[in-house]
Amino acid sequence: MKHYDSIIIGAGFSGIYQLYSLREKLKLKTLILESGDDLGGTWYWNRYPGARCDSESFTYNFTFSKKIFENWEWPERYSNQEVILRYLNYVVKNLNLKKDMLFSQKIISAHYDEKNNIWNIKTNKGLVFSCKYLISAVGCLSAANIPNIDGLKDFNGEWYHTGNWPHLGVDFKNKNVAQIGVGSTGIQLAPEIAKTAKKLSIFQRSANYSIPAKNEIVNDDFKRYVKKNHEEIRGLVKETLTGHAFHFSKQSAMEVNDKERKEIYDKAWNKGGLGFRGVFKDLTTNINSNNTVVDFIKEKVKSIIKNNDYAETVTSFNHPFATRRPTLNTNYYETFNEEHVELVDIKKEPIKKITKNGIETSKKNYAFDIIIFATGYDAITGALLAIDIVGKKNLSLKDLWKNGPLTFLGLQIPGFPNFFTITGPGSPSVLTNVPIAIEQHVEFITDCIDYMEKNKIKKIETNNDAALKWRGEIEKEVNKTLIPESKNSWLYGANVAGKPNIFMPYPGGLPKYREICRKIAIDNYMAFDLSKK
Ligand code: NA7
Repeated sequence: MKHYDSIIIGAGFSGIYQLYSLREKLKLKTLILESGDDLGGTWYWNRYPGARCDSESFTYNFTFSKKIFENWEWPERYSNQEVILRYLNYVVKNLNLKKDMLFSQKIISAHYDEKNNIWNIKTNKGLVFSCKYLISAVGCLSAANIPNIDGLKDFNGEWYHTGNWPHLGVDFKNKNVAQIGVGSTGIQLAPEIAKTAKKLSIFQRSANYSIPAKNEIVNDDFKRYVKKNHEEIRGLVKETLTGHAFHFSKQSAMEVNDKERKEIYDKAWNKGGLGFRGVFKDLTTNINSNNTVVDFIKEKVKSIIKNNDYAETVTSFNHPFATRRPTLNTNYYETFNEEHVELVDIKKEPIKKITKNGIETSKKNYAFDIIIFATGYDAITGALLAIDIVGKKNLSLKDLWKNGPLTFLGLQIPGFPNFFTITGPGSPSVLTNVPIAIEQHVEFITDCIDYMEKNKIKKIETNNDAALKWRGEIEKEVNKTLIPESKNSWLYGANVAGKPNIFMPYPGGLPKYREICRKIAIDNYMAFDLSKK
């Protein structure tokens, strides 16, 4: 068995920065164990056509190193999967991190040995390791959610989940293709499949809002601006609510007249991007304000989609705007105007089963060569719970979280000493521009471990009281918003059968969260239980 000071699970954005921080700043002997054959995490697996980040490129990166920031150029306003993966490889190469990464090693168990205060880890290839600090960098959206639809194993064609896309790609030419799901992924994917497929049938369960991305090539002026303004950009993404490069307006949608409001929405729609939801301060807190944006989006979408039935189905929204994670699109709505694209409303004709030849709904049999599941993830907790993690007194994480995740700050779990979770449940994570949330977590964890090492503290852990109080804090924050109007979303775990329905991320915004963490650090981490034994 090999012993390390720290072991990190996963080689995506989080794992990369955490490895660098522990190895270079604290000189800890650190290893990443990664289940993929190479680094990249979510951006290693998500290779489906059209896979692109919805955060603007110049903000969807690390900001901790001026040199790394300035020596990279993003070619497009939003980066596609291939470019982001290239970027992560660039960072890893520059920091010489690959030598401390072990690939194709899926961790199957991590057990805490109370007597020796170490974590014992086993991988699917039979390797065993131990470490003092165990750090989860598994990501929030990495455990694929393949719906349990009868008959899938009998299907004679090919089927894929978007989060686990074949590296050699999928050929849609002359194929009849079904796409199930119209979340961020499905909305990006459909226009791409439609380019080559003989026929594309899009199965929609819930109508989803989508704003034009307005992707474009980044011009030289903007590239120069980014290179020259590292500090300013780093400062900006640290102070905005969601870690993006825009502030929310201070004005309510109710404070302006109909004409002014429409002009504001039109301008933001034409500009494109996630900033759309920030044009008024109260779109996610005031239902009257929200209704105005819903009406605007409906009108826009209906002006694009020519088939009236499709237009009605695509805009049959059952939740207020932005109470689920907002999506961006490039020609998604336009895709429905193509002859060979059809929309299947599975609220009206539910899927009964998958047959040898395709999909049977309550109305008819559809024949397909390929079925694509764009059905999302067992988000936020799925990847962690897939590992057999056992803490003090033989407590398994599965048992502790059977009624929903319980953490303090989304950083630690009661009963699991020296175990940290980057962007864990209970932290801002998926409600933000994630690399910015990751940097904050990694820096907090690094400073905390530094403090422990310098002060000869052997153990840090949280307790049930702190975690329950934090859960209350999350509830308090989410109840200030309209988000509870959409309890059937993956933010509540509703997309996975049997998963507890509880809001998982912290919705109070990054600045507030950052401040809570900062005060805890200044207070020498007294909000945790520290032990010198
Ligand atoms: P999402 O946002 O979870 O979307 C999944 C889609 O799949 C959504 O339309 C779901 O409908 C649909 N779905 C899920 N299960 C089923 C079943 N059983 N039958 C029919 N339709 C189903 O996942 P994405 O991958 O698009 O995006 C996740 C995040 O990853 C996103 O925020 C990006 O940042 C990247 P529903 O709405 O639940 O009715």
